[in-house]
Amino acid sequence: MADTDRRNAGEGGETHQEAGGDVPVLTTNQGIPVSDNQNSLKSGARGPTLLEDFVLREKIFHFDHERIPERIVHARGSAAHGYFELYESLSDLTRADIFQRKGEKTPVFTRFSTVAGSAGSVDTPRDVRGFAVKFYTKEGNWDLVGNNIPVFFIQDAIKFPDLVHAVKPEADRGYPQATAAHDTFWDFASLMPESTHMLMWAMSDRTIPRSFRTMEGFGIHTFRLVNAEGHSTFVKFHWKPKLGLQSTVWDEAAKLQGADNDFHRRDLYEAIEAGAYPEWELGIQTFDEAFAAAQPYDVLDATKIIPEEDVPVRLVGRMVLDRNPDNFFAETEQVAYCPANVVPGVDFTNDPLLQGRLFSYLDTQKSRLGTANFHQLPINAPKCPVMNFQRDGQMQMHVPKGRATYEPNSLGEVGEEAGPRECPVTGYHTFERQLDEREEAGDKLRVRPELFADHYSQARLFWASQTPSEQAHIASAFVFELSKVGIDHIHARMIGNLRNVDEELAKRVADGMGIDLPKKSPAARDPLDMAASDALSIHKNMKASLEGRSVGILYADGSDGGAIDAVKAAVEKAGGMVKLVAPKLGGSKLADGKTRKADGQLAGTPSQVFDAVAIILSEEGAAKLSNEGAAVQFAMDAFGHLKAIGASDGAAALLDKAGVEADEGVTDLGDDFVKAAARRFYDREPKVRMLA
Ligand code: HDD
Repeated sequence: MADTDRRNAGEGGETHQEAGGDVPVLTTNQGIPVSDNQNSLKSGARGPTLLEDFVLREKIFHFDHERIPERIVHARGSAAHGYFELYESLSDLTRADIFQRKGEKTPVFTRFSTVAGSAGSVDTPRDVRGFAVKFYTKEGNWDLVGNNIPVFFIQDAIKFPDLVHAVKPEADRGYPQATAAHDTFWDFASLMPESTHMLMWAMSDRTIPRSFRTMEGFGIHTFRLVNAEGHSTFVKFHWKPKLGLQSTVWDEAAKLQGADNDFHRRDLYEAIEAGAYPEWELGIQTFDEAFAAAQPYDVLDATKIIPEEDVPVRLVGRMVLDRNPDNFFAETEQVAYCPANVVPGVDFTNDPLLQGRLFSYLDTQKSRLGTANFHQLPINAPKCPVMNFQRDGQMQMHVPKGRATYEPNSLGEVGEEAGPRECPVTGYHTFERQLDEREEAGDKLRVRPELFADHYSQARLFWASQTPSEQAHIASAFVFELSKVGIDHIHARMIGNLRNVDEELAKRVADGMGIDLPKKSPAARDPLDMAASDALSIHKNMKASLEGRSVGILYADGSDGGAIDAVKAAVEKAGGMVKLVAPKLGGSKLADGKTRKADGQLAGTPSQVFDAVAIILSEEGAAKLSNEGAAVQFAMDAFGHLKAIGASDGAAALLDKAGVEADEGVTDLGDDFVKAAARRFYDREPKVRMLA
């Protein structure tokens, strides 16, 4: 038998080529050409595999080491390349090069993430989302490592390991994954009243966003902008999504976990591939020390916002994400953000949460990426010159020349390369005066500033700023989460804390739990009543637009092809995306006898994955699908998730069976549907679920 016959590979698929072919030749990592990638080297066809087989050993060895430690938090994420474009020069506020020239574009790499789940968890649990932007500026990398919520759970970084241990799967049993709804998280949170404001945000629909593209981002901490004269201005950073805010409802988010683990990841990727580039505007709130000193909260406290009504957000530029990564591991997984990466003109404040972060990220990158040279990886490397005397270390990728590995040196005087030198003019200067008049400098104290003890005023502000429907979602989310907690005194303590936020909220949560209203927890400072802020509500910041939304059209044998085409064209014209869903992927035979291929099969493409649905069926088609659970559920969930449903007359039987009732969001297939598909119908909710 010929050798090639005995290789036993490549039935139908080419595995090898003749010498001189134009496909690149497979090699080992040492560049040795490989003759056979199907069979290990054996002593005889049925004999033992030989240790000598360096092709096999190298391949398995590399495979064995493919995984790196995942991020301790924010392990699951997706990212994209893009640019930041400045609207107007901010040279009066900052000397940062990125903010000098109107219209200038700076490359960025932006990663969105969930916090609690591991890398293989799902995209849509109730969770805070990370929003990390790496700006590759001409004066080095600036990382704005934020979240989609403008406050944080804790005030001091020393509590971060406790917070993360509490929210992660419980230590003895290793579950639950990717959720805060368990004993240890609520035990910790209820004992940390400073977390109450963040909990209000976390229980709102902010933590179940419809898409990365429809959530805000926040730098959270107060930072400083420092101009060329050395004048400092306090700043808070905001990202405002061009598509407006949009969230899912809880039942939908939960079902999305089954329908599509990768819902957000896919949405980001597909939008970019389709040329619908996600976009956010960068906003800044700027203020001075006099303003800071006059507020009833401390601007160094990361559990507090500065209401936009008090300091308006000035939009200074936009970020457009227009390119998907080429390789998930090399870019999205290996990207290393660090809040300590700031450029001249941007500086820190004494926020004790920020100060701890400045240490943590650099440290974690070393353990995650295995070498102090992680900054040399292409995704982390600055796009400006990097010149210093740091040398060696594991995985050194550069080959520095010469012997100037120190300075001062006088090697230049004998014609050798002398290396770079510091520059007091262009170099980074730390803003000198970090304390304001209120503080005693110098004493070593393990304490917090006085106003940090106000744990409830802003939680109250948040609650007061929500629509009734949003309040019902928050109360119900507390009930859901606390119902997963098996230790009764935790319920009581948490609801006791909520009584400081709003008595009505506490009552609704206690009722929802079926327990008596517990006694009110003592508050370290009496909460204030601040004026409500519209900026805190999702519902007040949504856009009725089909841009960025997708519509699913359900059809079957006998459906009207003309009606399908008309809805598709109208939705696409209004900026929406359309997917066709049928019982079989190969399609259905329409009324005109032609077969229309589907984009998704009904059982695997439930209505959760769409923002609105059109159900285009003949009477016979509807009668048949009324016996198909997936079709009934398709309509029932679209209705239950408060989405627009456009239906053909023939679809009536299916809608009846699904319990779809007439309302503003249930339309025929004309213009009314296109209009309705651009929004959700929160008024419908009392008809479909009992909220707390
Ligand atoms: Fe953090 C990752 C955001 C507080 C320690 N954090 C990480 C990421 C985001 C945030 C978006 C993922 C970045 C990426 O996509 O790779 N973290 C925040 C925000 C915080 C915050 C907005 C509060 C305002 N973090 C925080 C504290 C500490 C850390 C107080 C520690 C003292 N965070 C980390 C970390 C991570 C991280 C352990 C895990 C992986 C990594 O850094 O690269 O160092």
